[in-house]
Amino acid sequence: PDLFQAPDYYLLDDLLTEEHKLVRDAARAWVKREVSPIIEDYAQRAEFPKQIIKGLAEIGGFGPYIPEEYGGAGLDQISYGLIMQEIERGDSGVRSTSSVQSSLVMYPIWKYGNEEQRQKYLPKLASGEMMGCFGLTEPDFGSNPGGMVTNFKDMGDHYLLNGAKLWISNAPFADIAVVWAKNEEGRIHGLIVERGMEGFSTPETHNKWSLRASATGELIFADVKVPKENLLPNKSGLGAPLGCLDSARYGIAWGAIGAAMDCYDTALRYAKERVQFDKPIAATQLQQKKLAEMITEITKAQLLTWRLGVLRNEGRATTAQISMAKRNNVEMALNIAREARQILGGMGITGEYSIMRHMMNLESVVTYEGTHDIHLLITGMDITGHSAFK
Ligand code: TGC
Ligand code: FAD
Repeated sequence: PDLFQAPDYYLLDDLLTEEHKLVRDAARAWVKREVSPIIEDYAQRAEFPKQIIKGLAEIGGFGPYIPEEYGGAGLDQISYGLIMQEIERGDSGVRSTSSVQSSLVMYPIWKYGNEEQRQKYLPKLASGEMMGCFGLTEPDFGSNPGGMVTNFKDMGDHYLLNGAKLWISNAPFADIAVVWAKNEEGRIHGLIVERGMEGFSTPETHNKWSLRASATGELIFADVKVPKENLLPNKSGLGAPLGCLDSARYGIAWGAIGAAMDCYDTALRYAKERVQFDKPIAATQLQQKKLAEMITEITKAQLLTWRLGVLRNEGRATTAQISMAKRNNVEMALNIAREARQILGGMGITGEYSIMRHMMNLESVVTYEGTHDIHLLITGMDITGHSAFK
């Protein structure tokens, strides 16, 4: 009875298969049991709860759509989305760990790596025995990753890597990093850098007010000798890292719905129980307006992601369609978190409830994987044919 009341105002469960529902319900039950009870404490202490890695792997949180022959869960895109939704219902930082491992580390190794690299890394990444991070952003190149200055030189029997990456999720504890760097001709390639390589360090970024339960850090490369077999051979150019972002951004579009659902559910319950002026605040028009608008926005976002999932299953979803969903759903979740926080009054600012943590987390989610502005400009470019970036 105290199970989360998943809002499904338009009976969207009818659009899901039995497998989708099984996968989602297993993820939901695990988050409720293993994440929700501990996550506030870890966020307060600014620590990633490493003990959940095994469970994340078991619910398909690492490589949900990677084929089973490589240790992945072999699921479709809607199951992938539903897993992200349920994880982010718990915490955006935990979903970040899952997104990075799945779409930014396993995906490029699967798509751009050779068979040897796939066999070497994917099963261990799927089981959580090995953790990865993704280094694209640099101190001077965030929204414009094509300008990156991290570079590698061909030294005959190895590559020599120099440069630095900033804001890298999972960096402080990752065993490997998929790093994007330019060769001597200025062409971007992906390299797998392993912890322990001389000249490679991963200092942690402290004092974040957002994604506190996720570890963020730098990647510093000072004359790192990278074996030649660690270069991802099957795709180069900016399109290679951007292709990974398509997959991660799609997952975030679903994930944001989970955070929004948790805020809505918490606010609805509170509004029904909290009595002021001799009646539940849920009986006031002002609070009903907030709650009614929340469920409307959640329902619209659910429809957007479900349709996008169908298009991705058919291989037809475009980058611009993904941008629209990421941008819309994260802003939707952030607005709901802010409104829900107010419904709880003073209680809303405490760690007794999840809303303030979701709100602060979403401030990162609205910025990473392409900022709110960048996604608008991607839509603008798509519909007008003019790039506002150049
Ligand atoms: P542009 O000229 O548009 O494109 C360069 C080349 O890439 C191709 N391309 C794509 N290929 C595959 N998939 C996509 N989605 C692609 N988008 C573009 C494009 O066709 C072109 O190919 P070619 O052969 O002609 O060279 O590039 P631009 O420099 O104008 O930049 C476009 C822009 C601004 C949209 C892009 O740079 C961008 O998306 N910027 C935002 C950066 C970003 O999102 N960074 C995220 C870092 S990772 C992260 O935040 C992880 S958070 C942790 C978590 O997920 O939880
Ligand atoms: P900037 O690009 O400097 O943007 C600053 C402001 O300018 C923004 O509002 C932006 O929208 C605006 N702006 C930029 N260009 C334009 C333009 N052409 N027109 C109008 N406005 C513009 N990166 C990784 O590679 N790997 C990770 O794992 C990772 N994890 C992250 C985790 C966290 C907690 C955070 C906060 C970030 C993470 N990032 C990661 C980095 C993230 O992708 C970047 O922060 C993001 O792409 C924005 O880059 P920036 O911070 O340099 O901002």
